[in-house]
Amino acid sequence: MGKMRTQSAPWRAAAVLASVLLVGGVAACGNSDTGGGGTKDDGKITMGFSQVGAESGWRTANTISIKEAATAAGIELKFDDAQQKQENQIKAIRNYIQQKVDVIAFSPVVESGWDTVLKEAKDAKIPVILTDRSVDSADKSLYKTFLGSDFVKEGRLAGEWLVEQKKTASGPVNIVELQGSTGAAPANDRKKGFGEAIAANPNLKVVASQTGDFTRAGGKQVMEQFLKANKQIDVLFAHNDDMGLGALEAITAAGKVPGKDITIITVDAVKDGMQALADGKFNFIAECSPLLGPQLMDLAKKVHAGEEVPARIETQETTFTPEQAKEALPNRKY
Ligand code: GYE
Repeated sequence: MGKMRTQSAPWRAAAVLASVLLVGGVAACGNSDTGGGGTKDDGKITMGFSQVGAESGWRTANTISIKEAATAAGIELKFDDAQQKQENQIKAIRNYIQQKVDVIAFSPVVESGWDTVLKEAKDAKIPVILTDRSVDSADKSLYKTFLGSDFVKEGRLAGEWLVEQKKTASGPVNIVELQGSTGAAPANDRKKGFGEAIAANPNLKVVASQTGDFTRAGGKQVMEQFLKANKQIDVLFAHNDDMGLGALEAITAAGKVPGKDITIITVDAVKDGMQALADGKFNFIAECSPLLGPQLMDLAKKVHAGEEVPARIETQETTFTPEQAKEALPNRKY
């Protein structure tokens, strides 16, 4: 008996120790899956979101979508507007890390320069979701997923439409391009997709290309310069509706008829852009949906629960002609 007791005591102690370690291990594991565990124990997910800014109608609709979806999903949202500055986004993300939020989501204003801060979030075991725009980091483990549009495709669709329109053109077709914010994924990618598509017809030439920063004011100002510097402008490709809308003012002021003297192609399809298209001032829009909120909240819940999510989730989009815009306008949500 005595012998048995001396044998079982250490065994029992080991068993207790093992179960403590096991429970501890599970708890620690759960903690890392839930991204550092947040600051409270009320079971509510806290998301820190860093928004690009308020530069366009698209952005306004995107912000509303995110705020509404967070409320509907019962997610506590900490929201910061970076006013189109990367340094402000990095500051906001560092604040969210310090506050131990459960999930960080952001729309990176430019593609490059995120590795350090993303590594800090990873070290703090806070999962990161990219939404709308992506980063060019080689290390894909720095974020869980990227939810957003295929911007190259949007540019390509715009270019392919133009190639079709101008297929009988016998002489040069002069195109001016209003680029989005310098270094932003949608600016880089839309330029690329459009350029690749119009290469199909050597008559189609981009004679001037400059950033209008995705704003109406920028679009107007740069279009004024384009009109001064270029005698013959046949086509404007604007990387978003807002710059196209700003350019309309410059075109009208120069005594030209938008949509007729100058063919105008834009991206986004926000209400004001769709109205311009329906009115014949724009000629074609490649859609880019800002309504990412519900999918983003769904992803936040999944990564918080430690579930696997696809590395890339692409937004479903279409294109619009004036007739299609007239049809779609009454039910347009943004
Ligand atoms: O097209 C533009 C906005 O990142 C897709 O940003 C977004 C772009 C959108 O300012 O209007």
